[in-house]
Amino acid sequence: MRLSRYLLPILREAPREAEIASHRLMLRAGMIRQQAAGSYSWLPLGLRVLRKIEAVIREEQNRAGAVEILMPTIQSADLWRESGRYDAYGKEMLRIKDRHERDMLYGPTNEEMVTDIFRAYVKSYRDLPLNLYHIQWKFRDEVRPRFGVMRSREFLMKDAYSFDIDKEAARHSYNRMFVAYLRTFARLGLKSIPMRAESGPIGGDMSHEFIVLAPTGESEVFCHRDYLGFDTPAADTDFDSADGLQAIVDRWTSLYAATSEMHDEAAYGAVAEAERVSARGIEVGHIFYFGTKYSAPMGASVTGPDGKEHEVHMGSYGIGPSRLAAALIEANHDEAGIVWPDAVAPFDVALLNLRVGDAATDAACADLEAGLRAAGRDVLYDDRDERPGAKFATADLIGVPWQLIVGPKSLADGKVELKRRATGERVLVTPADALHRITG
Ligand code: P5A
Repeated sequence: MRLSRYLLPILREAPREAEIASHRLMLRAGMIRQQAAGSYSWLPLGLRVLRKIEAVIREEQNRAGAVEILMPTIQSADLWRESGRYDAYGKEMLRIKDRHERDMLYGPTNEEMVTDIFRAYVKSYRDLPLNLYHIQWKFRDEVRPRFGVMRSREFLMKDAYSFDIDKEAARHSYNRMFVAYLRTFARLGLKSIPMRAESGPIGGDMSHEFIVLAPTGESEVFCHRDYLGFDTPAADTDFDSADGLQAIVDRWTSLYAATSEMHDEAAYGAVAEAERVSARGIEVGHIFYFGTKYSAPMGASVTGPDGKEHEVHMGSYGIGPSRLAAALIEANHDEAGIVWPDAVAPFDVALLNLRVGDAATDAACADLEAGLRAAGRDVLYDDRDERPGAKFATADLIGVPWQLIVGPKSLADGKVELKRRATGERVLVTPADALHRITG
């Protein structure tokens, strides 16, 4: 990708309205643009990051046995009347009327709609367990949208919904998502801690929030320090083994961890003082088991092995990919800008031509770009007629993991400069060696 033909609206000054680093940096790096309160366009650089986050989430959902679908954003109020949530949901729900004066709404979540899909097609216990998910925009008319995409009104959610014959089977489905979430956040380079949480308008009596500790987080949380050292479940975890998954979940819930709503001073007080962590955190995921809350009023049942009808036991499982983009920046930045982890970086390499129009640097850059692309790397080629200082600042701000710097002086000695954004380490190497180090 040539920067001269890209849309990368860098801001020199930190925008005043942005209170936290991720919001400031997303605006400064031209990732997002505010369109209304709590509503953002994703510009090219931001969209690349969002897509990378989605890809990791999707891989782990699929690994855990969930099946992808796509449901609409606009829903009919009638479905929500069936569950009783149309009246219960309150002002966070954006209510709309169509031209026939029918009540519609912009979905804040999809429990009702997915239950409708389920009841239309699934009739037998033989078709269970089933877990359907989608990655779709949601709207919640938040009282206080803030911190950019961290708490916005329109936001992206991965929401999965599980269906099982009974509570025991539903527990296995819950555990699958629990483990998939641990893996997802770890692959994104984040240490997440599952914490006992309130279930709010989604409902049910078992619920965990996945929290990433961060001083700017909106949630007040309390947990045992040992969680910070726990290992992530391996990629070859057997998701079909109910006992195996239960053992992982038991370990990850064995110590104290709760959000402020569920905080139990006495239980926390029993943790040795040196082991207590009282901190702020970002809720990046939230999972729920709510039994037959939706299946009973909406008539979602299957014929069991006993020949009788059984209302299915359900759970739902959410991750906020757009919030994660911000959370990742909170965890990965310095004074100069963003420092993307490899897994979600918008590009793998920023190629900086320090003298555009010079035949030798132009040719060397063209060769390097071709070589990197052939090796499957995404390259942002800074071919603008700009001062080197501006190019360095842009590359540091947008936080691409590798910077490959091609200037006439070094090139005359057959060398280019390779910089690793995360460490600041720079080496002068031949172009071939640079390619080898990046792709090796
Ligand atoms: C679970 C999936 C639910 O809605 N129904 C379907 C359940 N859960 S939740 O906790 O309310 O939301 C799931 C995740 O979505 C992200 N999120 C947000 N992201 C940005 N801005 C918001 N206003 C916002 N609200 C929720 C969070 O990551 C949350 O864990």
